[in-house]
Amino acid sequence: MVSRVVGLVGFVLIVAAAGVKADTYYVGDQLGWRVPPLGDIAYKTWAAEKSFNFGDTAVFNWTGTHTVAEVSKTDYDNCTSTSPIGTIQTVSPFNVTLNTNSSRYFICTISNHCHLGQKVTLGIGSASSLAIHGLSLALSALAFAFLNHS
Ligand SMILES: *[C@@H]1O[C@H](CO)[C@@H](O)[C@H](O)[C@H]1NC(C)=O
Ligand SMILES: *[C@@H]1O[C@H](CO)[C@@H](O)[C@H](O)[C@H]1NC(C)=O
Ligand SMILES: *[C@@H]1O[C@H](CO)[C@@H](O)[C@H](O)[C@H]1NC(C)=O
Ligand SMILES: *[C@@H]1O[C@H](CO)[C@@H](O)[C@H](O)[C@H]1NC(C)=O
Ligand SMILES: [Cu+2]
Repeated sequence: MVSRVVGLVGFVLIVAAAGVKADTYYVGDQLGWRVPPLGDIAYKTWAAEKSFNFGDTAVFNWTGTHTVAEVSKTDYDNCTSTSPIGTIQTVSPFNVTLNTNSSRYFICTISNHCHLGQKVTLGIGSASSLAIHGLSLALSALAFAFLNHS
């Protein structure tokens, strides 16, 4: 009986911890937010290696003269900064909370930086990665329940 209660409490704690856990990602990692040396591949690769979850934060961190503007996909593709979504950010660091399920598009509006590859797409994890997340959560809860069963 006591072990069942312990198991249940463990389950609830695991679920609660997973629910509130939000990660922080620095855009580009060590590269920071700058004109990348080899075009947009650097930020494409960086974003592809990450699995963002709903509620995570992306930090744009830079020195020198850069900005962060959120734009539509069309404007992102064309590096058009005349119709930003919200304010163009000029102060580093700038934090973005990933609180929508759709992809979001960010560019630097200085000179030709965007054309040189200073642009990044932030999309939260695909349905399959969410499913894997849920599965691993269920398995760890199950393991916890077994450990506390005897
Ligand atoms: C933010 O950028 C500054 C200037 O490039 C750098 O010194 C600092 O280490 C960066 N912070 C992180 C956490 O990457
Ligand atoms: C694409 O960008 C060029 C300048 O870089 C601009 O003249 C043109 O109007 C833009 N096209 C669209 C559809 O925004
Ligand atoms: C942005 O996030 C970083 C890392 O969590 C934090 O150090 C910084 O204070 C945040 N900046 C703002 C303006 O919230
Ligand atoms: C995002 O997607 C999740 C899972 O499909 C859903 O539970 C949540 O309500 C969605 N949030 C928003 C703001 O659309
Ligand atoms: Cu720039």
